[in-house]
Amino acid sequence: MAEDTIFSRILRGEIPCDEVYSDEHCLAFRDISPQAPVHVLVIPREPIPSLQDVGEEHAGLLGHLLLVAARVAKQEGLEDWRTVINSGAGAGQTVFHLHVHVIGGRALDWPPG
Ligand code: DGP
Repeated sequence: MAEDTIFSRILRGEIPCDEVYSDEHCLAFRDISPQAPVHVLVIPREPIPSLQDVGEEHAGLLGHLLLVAARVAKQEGLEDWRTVINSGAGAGQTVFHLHVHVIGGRALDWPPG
C-alpha cells in the first residue's frame, strides 16, 4: 500500500490548498513553492506513489491527468506551458504521490537542470 503523503492529506481536506480544478478522479491546486507565475499540480485521487508504479490499468487515469493538465493550463490563460512528472528521488521527486506539474507564464529553458 502507498505511504500516506502530504498530498493524501490535501485530498482528505486535512491541509488546505489553493484548488483550481477538481473531479472524481483528480485534484489540481497551486504549488506551494511556485517556479513560475503559473505552477499547478494535478494529482490523482488514487495514491499512486510515482510513474514508476503504474501499469496498463492506469492508462485511462494517466490520459485523464494530461487532459486536466491542458485544461488547467488554458484556464490559467497559458498558450505555452510545460508539463513535468518527476519520477524517483534522483529525478527530483520529493512527494511520493504521483503529480503532474503544469508550469508557465514565463520563458522556460531547455534542458532543465
Ligand atoms: P516534486 O519535487 O516533483 O515531488 O514536487 C513536489 C511539489 O509539491 C513541490 O514543487 C512543492 C509542492 N508541495 C509540497 N508540499 C506542498 C503542500 O503542502 N502544498 C502545496 N500546494 N504544494 C506542496
